[in-house]
Amino acid sequence: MSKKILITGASSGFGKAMAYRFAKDGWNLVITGRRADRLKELSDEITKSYKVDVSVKVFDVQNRDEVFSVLSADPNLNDLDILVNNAGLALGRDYFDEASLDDWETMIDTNLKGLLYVSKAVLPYFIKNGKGHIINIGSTAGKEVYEKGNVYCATKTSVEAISQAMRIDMLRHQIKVTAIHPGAAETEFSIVRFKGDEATAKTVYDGYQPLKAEDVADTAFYCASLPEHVCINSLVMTCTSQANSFYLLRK
Ligand code: NDP
Ligand code: 8X3
Repeated sequence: MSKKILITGASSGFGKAMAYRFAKDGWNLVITGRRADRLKELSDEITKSYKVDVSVKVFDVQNRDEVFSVLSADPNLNDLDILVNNAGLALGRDYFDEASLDDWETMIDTNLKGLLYVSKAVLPYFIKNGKGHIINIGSTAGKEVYEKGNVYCATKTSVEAISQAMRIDMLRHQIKVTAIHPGAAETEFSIVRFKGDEATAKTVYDGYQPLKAEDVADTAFYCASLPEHVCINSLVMTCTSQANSFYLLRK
């Protein structure tokens, strides 16, 4: 029987690449994000190429009521196998004393609180089934804090902490929890971070080959495809030119 995955932040970057990767192997999809037009387009493209069911859910992970009203008591989620908490963003790259409080709140509300809301809304399906798998997308930014990374790094450090906590507390339900921590990857991430300044965003990837969204999607697919008794707990991945948040070899 086909498996089913719910991916947050599927309208772009890692989430979109994951949608394609899992569909290629016959997984049914629940794709989510705020941009309905993009999700509809993705759903149409995927169903044209693959014989899978795609369901689109439009909501803002920051909005607690919206998350629970869209995700709770949905018969389509009764047989959900995997949740990927991928929706997230960085906003600004500023010294702590100069950074915007609004940017901080949006990052905390999205990367941390959004992940908590979606997980809490989806867990009842997994608990009822006595199995399930949550894959949380963290970052190398949560492994080493870098200058002007402050609150983004804090939210991604929290993704690892929450993943560890979930793994412990979900042990009794036999639910797997995996945290994947990618390094620099060229998606819309930096365009969002620099608020539409594409030229500055481009400089982030100057002089080296960053990860591609497909690399992260392949890794998530690998973690999702392991036998029932195997769980990757935490995985850090970077492009070959990057060792960690600090060491990046640019030509
Ligand atoms: P993109 O900007 O390409 O994609 C981000 C996705 O998150 C979009 O689909 C966006 O959808 C969704 N999203 C953002 N805010 C919300 C929200 N409030 N509610 C619902 N969906 C939201 O970036 P990436 O694919 O690169 O990023 C995906 C994840 O990976 C993020 O958590 C990011 O922090 C993390 N990451 C990225 C790295 C990189 O270098 N690119 C490296 C390490 C981690 P929409 O706007 O339609 O709502
Ligand atoms: C994204 C990677 O290094 O730009 O999480 O913060 S980095």
